[in-house]
Amino acid sequence: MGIVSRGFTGRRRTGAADLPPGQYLVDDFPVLSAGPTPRVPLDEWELVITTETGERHRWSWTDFLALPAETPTVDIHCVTRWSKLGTRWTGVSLDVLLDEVETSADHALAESYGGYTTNLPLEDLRDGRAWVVHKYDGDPLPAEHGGPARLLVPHLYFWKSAKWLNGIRLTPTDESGFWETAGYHDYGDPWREQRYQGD
Ligand SMILES: Nc1nc2c(c(=O)[nH]1)N[C@H]1C(S)=C(S)[C@@H](COP(=O)(O)O)O[C@H]1N2
Ligand SMILES: [Mo]
Repeated sequence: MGIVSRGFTGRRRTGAADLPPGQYLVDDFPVLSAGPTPRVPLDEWELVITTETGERHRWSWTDFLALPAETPTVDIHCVTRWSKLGTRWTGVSLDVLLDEVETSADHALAESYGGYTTNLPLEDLRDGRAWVVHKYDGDPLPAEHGGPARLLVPHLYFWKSAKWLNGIRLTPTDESGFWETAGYHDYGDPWREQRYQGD
């Protein structure tokens, strides 16, 4: 995996109540991408939720921007042990997107431009816990951090927050994504230190 980062220069303050076990704090914002950064023109960008029956719900960039946005401030935790507290994003709650979707699927597979995938239980995308975000700290989301838009699921390790999100496939059975197939934990709860299979 190609790791590009400015280094882990943040202060260490382990043991803080808001820091999951085995994590340390950073002040900068490392970039972790398993491949090259896709460049997706906004007039070609689309977000598609596909249900288990093959029904497709599609939003163009204009459609997406017309949806009600929220500005969550959340802590993020990477499985490579850095955590960043109080990150501020702008985007659309998955509750809003899924509101239009009829499904009885239990699982979701996030699919990115460039081919990255990651799986999550569908219920973890509900109840105000997940967003498709297009701004970071008030500015358009930089491409290296997943722009035009990425998934943000801060209660799970950050590999679940797929950058360059293109679609979400709802499936009746659990299908492993990119890192999950490579041995990362299927669920990835940082508070239970679910880094790898068997944790
Ligand atoms: N499409 C895509 N999404 C991805 C990744 C990736 O390689 N490709 N890396 C994941 C991992 S391991 C982490 S820690 C975060 C990193 O996000 P950042 O580069 O904005 O810090 O994105 C996640 N989402
Ligand atoms: Mo990561």
